[in-house]
Amino acid sequence: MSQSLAAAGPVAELALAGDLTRPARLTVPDLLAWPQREAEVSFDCATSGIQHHRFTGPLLHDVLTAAVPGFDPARRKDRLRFLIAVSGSDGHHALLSWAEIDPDFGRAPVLLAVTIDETPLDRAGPQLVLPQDRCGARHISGINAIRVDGGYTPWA
Ligand SMILES: Nc1nc2c(c(=O)[nH]1)N[C@H]1C(S)=C(S)[C@@H](COP(=O)(O)O)O[C@H]1N2
Ligand SMILES: [Mo]
Repeated sequence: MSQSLAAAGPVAELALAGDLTRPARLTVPDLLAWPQREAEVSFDCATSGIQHHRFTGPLLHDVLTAAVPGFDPARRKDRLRFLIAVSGSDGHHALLSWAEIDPDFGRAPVLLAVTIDETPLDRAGPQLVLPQDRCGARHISGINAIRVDGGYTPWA
């Protein structure tokens, strides 16, 4: 490990957990194993106004599919009960539906960014990027956990 990496502390880890056949702990460098996308986004923040950033990283859908969610991939309807909870290390979190990012349904090109404005996020942890969002609030930075949950039942 280089002097600068050691001085800046450990590399952040992201836990993929929940209804997954292959749960995993991934670092930002691990996320380079998937095809990389890029997104130029502008979003509005209630407190700091309009922000512009360029992000790169894999699709959230690709990373979660590799962890093998517990639905029947051949039955599209079986995916509709799945939720994705994304949490930052400061406790900021948001829920997405699986269908929102599924290529057969909402097709949102949501990224797990590994760089912001050409700067690697190795120590900060990955950032959620939702190019379709007008508001910045779901662009969760420093992601340390993503939980996939297929157990949602409306009347329970
Ligand atoms: N971990 C974490 N991510 C977060 C937040 C937060 O409080 N914690 N705030 C969100 C909000 S409200 C906005 S507008 C953007 C701010 O992005 P910026 O820092 O580039 O302005 O980050 C989002 N991501
Ligand atoms: Mo914000």
